[in-house]
Amino acid sequence: MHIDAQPFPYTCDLAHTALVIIDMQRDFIEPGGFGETLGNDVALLEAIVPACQAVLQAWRNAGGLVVHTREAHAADLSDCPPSKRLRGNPSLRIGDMGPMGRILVAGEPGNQIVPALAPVPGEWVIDKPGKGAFYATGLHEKLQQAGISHLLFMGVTTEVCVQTSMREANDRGYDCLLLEDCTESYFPHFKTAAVDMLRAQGGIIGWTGWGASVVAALQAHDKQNC
Ligand code: TIU
Repeated sequence: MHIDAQPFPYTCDLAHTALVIIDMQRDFIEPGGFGETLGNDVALLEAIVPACQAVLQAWRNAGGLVVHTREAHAADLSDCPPSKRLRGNPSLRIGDMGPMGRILVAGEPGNQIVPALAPVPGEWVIDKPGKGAFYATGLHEKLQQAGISHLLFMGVTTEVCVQTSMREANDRGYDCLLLEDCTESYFPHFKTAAVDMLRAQGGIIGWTGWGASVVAALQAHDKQNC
């Protein structure tokens, strides 16, 4: 499968590629969650949900592996270092009770993935205590067992959890493609900078592309295989 991308076309095959959706949780996308307690305007992030949905639907239809991540801590916060909980001056800290339950705690309403992108049976859901999807999750080992070598990234926020996860993946030998219209930041200039730096220097961390290009590549792939 060839996907139009920068700095040059991205090639992958469905059987060895996973769609990784980073932290599309109510805690980041809806008012009253972690993102808002940090002082952010969360409205920007909701706008990418339809673009993510279109890629997710096409990927599901093609039978590709889907990995959802959630930034989530245990109820006793044993996996939340004090440096993370005590950083800055948020209106509510991780573990505090907010309008959508306890902030960034697994199982709470605010910690769920937004309904439009909710996982379906068979899809992987990885809870992660850090920004990166590979830290303390076992994700690399699971992907290796599944024979995955290529990762397509969507989700939030571009320069925090998405960029960290893509850098971790690149160092572990995965070829990574970030979908620009399927990722967002609370700070538009940070998104622009992150996208630019990831694909600079001949794709030093990976490729960047657009959701529609993935959908088009899947359609072409479908035609070849029927
Ligand atoms: N604050 C911010 O931009 N992001 C996070 O805290 N987590 C994720 O990016 N998921």
